[in-house]
Amino acid sequence: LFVIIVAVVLGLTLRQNTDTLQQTFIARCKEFEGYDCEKIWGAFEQAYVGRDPCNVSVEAYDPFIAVAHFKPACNRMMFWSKAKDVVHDFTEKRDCFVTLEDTLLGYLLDGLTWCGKEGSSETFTTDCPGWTDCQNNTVRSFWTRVSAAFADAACGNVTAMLNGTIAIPFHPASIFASIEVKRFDYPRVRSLDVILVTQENPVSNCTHASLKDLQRELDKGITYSCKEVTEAHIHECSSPEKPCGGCW
Ligand code: N1C
Repeated sequence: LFVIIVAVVLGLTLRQNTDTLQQTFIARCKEFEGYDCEKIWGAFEQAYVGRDPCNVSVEAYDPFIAVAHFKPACNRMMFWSKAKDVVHDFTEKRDCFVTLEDTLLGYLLDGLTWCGKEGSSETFTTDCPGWTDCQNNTVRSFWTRVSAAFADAACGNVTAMLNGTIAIPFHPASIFASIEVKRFDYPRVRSLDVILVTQENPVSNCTHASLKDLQRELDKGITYSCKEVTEAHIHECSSPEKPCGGCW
């Protein structure tokens, strides 16, 4: 009897895992118009269900990308690295820029953890491998794939917020450096404006060696610029009354 009770409780817990993630996913999806959310869930789930969570390929999410297609917003696309909070604080309050998390692709799973398990049809939301525990983990492969799709759609003047309070603002292992920048093709992308977010006592500035690497890696023809802007100034710019242009 004890074994049966344990099995039932365990079964219910696992069920709840799948239900919780699925419910959040569907509820978030329904905030966007014109998508078949059940179909998108199905395409998403097939990427990792029943698989070793350290062995989910980036390509496993291709069917998800295919059904959750999104429209690029030329001249308004905002990329970032190690500056998530300041970027979203800024983009939430005003409609000037679009980050991946503002689109269906990025919004659905933002801040969530999930994985599958070999021999199981469940989705788990705890005890999943972390970002650096293994290369091909469920969550990292997802962000790699959707970031590639976002960068493939980038067009016109592109903006990126980088963190000027860390030693290496353009880190080669970041998704921004390793995936997104490599996919900016001229003339689809015409310019990249880097906003280096600093504090009163900046650690890095626009002359940082890693930003030289960034310029070197850019496709020939893409115009590059870099500006140091304090976080306090970005907060001032976040007011909805301010015009989109001319804040920095
Ligand atoms: O590795 P990063 O930064 O350079 O990745 C950021 C870069 C952005 O331009 C986004 O377009 O890649 C995209 N992206 C997300 O949109 C995103 N949302 C949430 C990448 N990662 C994202 N996350 C989570 O942030 C992800 O689960 C992982 O934990 C971080 C990576 O961000 P980073 O290292 O600051």
